[in-house]
Formats: sequence, structure tokens, C-alpha cells
Amino acid sequence: MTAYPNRRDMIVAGTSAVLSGIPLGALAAPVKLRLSSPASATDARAVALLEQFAPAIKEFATFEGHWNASLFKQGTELEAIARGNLEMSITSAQELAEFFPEFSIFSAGYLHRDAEHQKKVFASSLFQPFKKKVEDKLGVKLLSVMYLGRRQLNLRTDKTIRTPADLAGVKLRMPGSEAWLFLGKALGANPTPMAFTEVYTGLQSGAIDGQDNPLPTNKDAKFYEVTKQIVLTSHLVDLNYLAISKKVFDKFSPDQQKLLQKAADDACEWGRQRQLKLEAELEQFFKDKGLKVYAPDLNAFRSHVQAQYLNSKFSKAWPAGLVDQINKL
Ligand code: KDO
Repeated sequence: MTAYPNRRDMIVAGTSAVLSGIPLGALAAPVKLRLSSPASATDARAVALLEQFAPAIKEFATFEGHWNASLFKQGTELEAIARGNLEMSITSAQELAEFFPEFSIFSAGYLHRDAEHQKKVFASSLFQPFKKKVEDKLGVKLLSVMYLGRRQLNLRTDKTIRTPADLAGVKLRMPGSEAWLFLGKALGANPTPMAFTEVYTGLQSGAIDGQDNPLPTNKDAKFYEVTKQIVLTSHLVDLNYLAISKKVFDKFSPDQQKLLQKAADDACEWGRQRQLKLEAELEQFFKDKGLKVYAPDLNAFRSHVQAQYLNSKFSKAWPAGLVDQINKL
């Protein structure tokens, strides 16, 4: 595999090329890493990539963020990378579960305890076979885990929600993949598939009764402008995986690969701390905006959701004993 030239190599090659009369355009341009995501450019994960990841790799690669699903629709990025039409994405266990059902374990309600637990699971030996399968079968390398935050119910109605039974008939928007729709059903609601970029207008028009996202997303997407309450279910301590094409990654030199991996880990940690800080201060922000913000009967939600998963076809795809291993981390 030829390694990509870094800027220094290119300057040296450039001058010798000019001296020997080779047109400069013949030299390889710096590697462009296009990332497509439904996230906005002001979301903490995007800011982490733009302000931390991009500068750290600029010697040998150019990061190009395409936000608000402007390059590929939400949920189509992994296939685009597999086909060589995209280099990076912010993917999810739910999207990966479309290709590998066993990934749904990492998207199960009330499984991950917190951000640190997500890091432990991603770095643990139990996760390595999952990473390898995605590399071998899809040609996608999961670089690092990103903290998206604890998902909370966010409704345009003001009916008080205490238990899953109170969500009967509520049209709860979920992202379009099967694992997401199941989470909406497990919560007791009527799950309605809709792309992230359509949620604001869906809430505004009443096409949906509510959505579920972490507090930082709710603020960044301004969902609080078109909703009346936030129910602190914390039903999923949600994560994303920063993903890169394995083919593209393998062309970098070992040193460049180490730098890129470190840049990914550092950016994801920076984003994690920023999301955690936002989560701590946003409950008051939403109350000041006039929303009701309260905790429901958490035991009722936790036991109902966990029972739904354990009795579902999803848990049949989970390797035996893996839930216990994850809980022990
Ligand atoms: C969403 O569509 O609700 C979701 O939170 C799903 C996540 O996996 C991720 O795609 C996220 O949207 C986007 O990054 C926008 O924040």
C-alpha cells in the first residue's frame, strides 16, 4: 500500500518535479476526508471535529464536514463509505444493526450507564469482534466512541407522563432504522420514522407528537421552540461512533494512522466533556423557556423497557452472556 505523501514530502517532490520539468498538477492532492452527518455544524460533536480533529491531521489530510445531511441522507452514510463515495461519518449502533443485528445490544434502552461506561465498552476486548466484523464486511473502521447524551422524551403535548402506559398512542418520532423504532415501541409509544432534519417542522405542524434526543441536541436544534415538556426518562445513554473508510485509513503511513487515531480519540473526549457540561446546565435553560421538565417513574420505565428488549427478537441476536459482561465493565 502506498502511503499518502505528507505536505513536507509534497514540497520536496514539488521542487524536484519543477526542476525536472514534471507539471506540478501530477502530484497527489492532500487526502480529503469528507464526513456526512445529520448533525448541525454547531453540535458539540461537529465542533469537536472542526476545532480539534481537523487541525490535528492537517499535515496529511483535509477534513471536510458536510452537516445537516447535506451530502448523504441520514442512515445512508455507511453504505456510501462501503461503496467508496464517502470517507467518514458519525454512525450509530442502530445504523450498524441494520447490517449486523447483534449491534442492537449497544442501542438497547437502559444498558449503558454513562459516558465512561461507553468508553470502557468500546475499548474492551468484548467489543473487538464487533469492530473487526464492520471492517471485514463493510470496509468501515470505527475509530472512537462519541457521547451523544442521555435521550429524554420531548413532547408538544403537555399531558403529564409518569409511566409507559401514559405514552399509549403518542406519535413519538424515532430515526428510521428498526432498532430505533423498537426503542420507541419499548417506551410504550407509537413510533413514527422521520429523518432528524425533518423533526423541527414535524413538531411544528403536529405531524408528530414528540421526539427523543439528549438535552444538548434539543437546544442546538431549537426543538424547545415547538414543544411543551421534557420528561427525563434517560432511556438511552446514547452514543455515536466516529467512522472512517478502512481502505482510506490503510493508505496512511503507520505514523499518520497513529496521529489520526489520537486526533479522533482526543476530539471525541473534547466533545464528550462539552456534552456533559451542557447536559448539567440545560434543564434550567428549558425551564426558563417555559417548558415543564420533570422525571417520570423511572423504575416503571426501566423495568418495562428492559422486559421489552429481553422478550424481543433483538436479544436473540445478542451473544450469550454479553449483557452481563457489559454490566460488569
Ligand atoms: C436522531 O436522529 O434522533 C439522532 O439523535 C440519531 C443519532 O444516531 C445521530 O444520527 C443524531 O441524530 C444526529 O447526529 C443529529 O444529532
